[in-house]
Amino acid sequence: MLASIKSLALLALAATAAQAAVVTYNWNITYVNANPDGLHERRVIGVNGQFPIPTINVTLGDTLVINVINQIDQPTSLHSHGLFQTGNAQFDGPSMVTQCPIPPGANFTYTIPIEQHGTYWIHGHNRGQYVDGLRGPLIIHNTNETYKYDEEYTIALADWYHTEHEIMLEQYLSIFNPSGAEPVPESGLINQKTDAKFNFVPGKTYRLRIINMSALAMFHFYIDGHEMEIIEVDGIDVERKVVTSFPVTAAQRYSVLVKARADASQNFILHADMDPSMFDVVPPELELKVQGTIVYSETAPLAPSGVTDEYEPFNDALLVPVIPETTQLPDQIFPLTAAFSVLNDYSNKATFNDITYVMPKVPTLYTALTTGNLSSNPEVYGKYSHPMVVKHNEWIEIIINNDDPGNHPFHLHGHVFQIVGRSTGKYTAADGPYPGYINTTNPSRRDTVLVPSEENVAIRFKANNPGVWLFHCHIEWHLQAGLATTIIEAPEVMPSVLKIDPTHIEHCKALGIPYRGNAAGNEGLNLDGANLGPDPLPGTFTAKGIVALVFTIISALLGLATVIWYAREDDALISAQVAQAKNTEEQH
Ligand SMILES: *[C@@H]1O[C@H](CO)[C@@H](O)[C@H](O)[C@H]1NC(C)=O
Ligand SMILES: *[C@@H]1O[C@H](CO)[C@@H](O)[C@H](O)[C@H]1NC(C)=O
Ligand SMILES: *[C@@H]1O[C@H](CO)[C@@H](O)[C@H](O)[C@H]1NC(C)=O
Ligand SMILES: *[C@@H]1O[C@H](CO)[C@@H](O)[C@H](O)[C@H]1NC(C)=O
Ligand SMILES: *[C@@H]1O[C@H](CO)[C@@H](O)[C@H](O)[C@H]1NC(C)=O
Ligand SMILES: *[C@@H]1O[C@H](CO)[C@@H](O)[C@H](O)[C@H]1NC(C)=O
Ligand SMILES: *[C@@H]1O[C@H](CO)[C@@H](O)[C@H](O)[C@H]1NC(C)=O
Ligand SMILES: [Cu+2]
Repeated sequence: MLASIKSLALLALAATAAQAAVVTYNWNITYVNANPDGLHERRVIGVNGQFPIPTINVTLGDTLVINVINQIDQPTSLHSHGLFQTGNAQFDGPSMVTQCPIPPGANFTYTIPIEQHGTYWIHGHNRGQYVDGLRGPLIIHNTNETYKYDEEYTIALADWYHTEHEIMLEQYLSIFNPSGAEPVPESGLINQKTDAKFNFVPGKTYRLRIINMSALAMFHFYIDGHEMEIIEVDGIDVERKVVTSFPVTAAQRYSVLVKARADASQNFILHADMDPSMFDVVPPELELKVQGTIVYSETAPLAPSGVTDEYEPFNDALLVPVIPETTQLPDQIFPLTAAFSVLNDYSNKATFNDITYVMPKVPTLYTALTTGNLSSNPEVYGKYSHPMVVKHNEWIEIIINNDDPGNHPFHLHGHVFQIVGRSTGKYTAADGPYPGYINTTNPSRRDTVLVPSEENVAIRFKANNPGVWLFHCHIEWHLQAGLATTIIEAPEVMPSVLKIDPTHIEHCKALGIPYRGNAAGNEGLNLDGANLGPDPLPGTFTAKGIVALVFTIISALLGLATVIWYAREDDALISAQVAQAKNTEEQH
């Protein structure tokens, strides 16, 4: 009797211990040569000499430890996308927001208590490094999953470029690209390859975790001959919703349950079509139909493909969270308007309310922790980090207007937010009450939301996670063009709940980055020497006029334009100017 009670207690202890495991990954960040699309071998950023990088697999309650050794010749950092990092903002990852990057040759340990479950990913957050391959799935199993399934597969979708991101970024942001045309990928990949296979056994139920790790591309996901039930959105379990296809924009995740067919007589194509609307021009050699195979039997024939361009209408705001959360009237509302324009440095940049994000001299988290009671004053963070200061436990609403012809997926670090509203056109505070509220009872929740062109979306969250959290477009090119703001959440309580690992400070010192004071590294509100961004040109210039002007000047100076991936609305104009410039050149 006694013995069995003892062993029960031991069992319980073992169970607790199992739930509280420390799961350690040793990651040497290294260059690797790889040819994932079979079209072009290139240098990529991998881990431990491998590409794709390892999948991280942990369970709710674990502590994830990633020992990083930076063995590439550029600083790096890692962001675990979608993780709350409660009280742990120092490990969120974005360079110059929550940390100085890890210098070449240095080590750093990310220690992350796992407080949620679902489908996430981890990626480099220093410049555009994830575009070069530093990105992989991060799967968190629930201790008791809401839905039952027999097996699971992770399906990571990604666009792939043949050129390293630094080269593309320089071209993208140069004055030679005044229309802001983004680099178009050379391929789309499933699990970083072009021939991904997933074995199905008749009668079993599979959970597919779909992650969009794109820099740019949006995919439409469907499987021939199978229905799907969406059960998870960005880590939030939702009521089952039967779909035949759904779109996944950069950084979003979905889990679907798929019931395998009753027999193994055929295999089926799994589709992740790249949406051409994201690209200004679709190069003829780009394969938009990205495919994998559901394999029932190695010898079975492939079922005829239901290739389609007609996708089911889809509204993620209608996905109902299983664990309901009501919303509350906001204490603060921040209307933001996203736009692209040629600024007064003559390059095409992205702005929120006419401000393009520029990194401060001091990581914003350190400014919040070292400026005393000035930390509640947005001025200390510098205008160009676009700070939005919110108080502890306030309800915050952000209304994002998309004033650009393209669609943009916006991501908030440190939270899931509620999607409380959506409408067309542009909303400003001067318009009176926001007209687009759709559901404030149990709104859908996620961490990345697509705002279509000329529409707006209202999101809400409770400021219950003291820290500094980036809010930005997850199209990597647009983040680098400045489409970001910084939420300074509960600065009044940060010093009592947040700590900074001394290794962070060593890294700042090694890289010559100041780690105290305001955005300029000074005391008080003296922002002399702060990093400044370009500003909008005087209003009398129209965008088209500027494009024409700039191109005329450039063409005259250089005789040719080096960078045109494709043009946006000013297409014909630019092409004509370039052609003319080239002709002139050839004649001389
Ligand atoms: C990482 O690099 C270090 C130093 O070069 C080496 O000692 C270690 O074995 C490497 N670890 C892995 C997992 O590759
Ligand atoms: C992930 O971890 C779970 C729980 O430890 C384990 O059952 C599963 O096999 C792991 N999956 C992979 C792909 O490693
Ligand atoms: C980084 O960690 C590795 C393995 O633990 C160790 O061999 C190396 O000396 C460390 N490098 C630095 C710069 O601390
Ligand atoms: C797991 O969850 C199900 C439904 O959510 C519940 O009925 C069951 O009691 C839970 N099991 C455990 C061990 O918590
Ligand atoms: C990934 O996101 C990008 C950007 O929104 C989008 O263009 C692309 O179609 C998405 N891919 C998938 C497979 O959903
Ligand atoms: C919307 O509101 C209703 C109640 O009016 C609720 O039942 C539903 O779950 C809510 N959420 C979504 C995402 O539709
Ligand atoms: C800020 O702190 C300083 C010194 O700690 C103090 O003198 C001052 O009154 C405080 N200001 C406010 C507005 O609390
Ligand atoms: Cu964008």
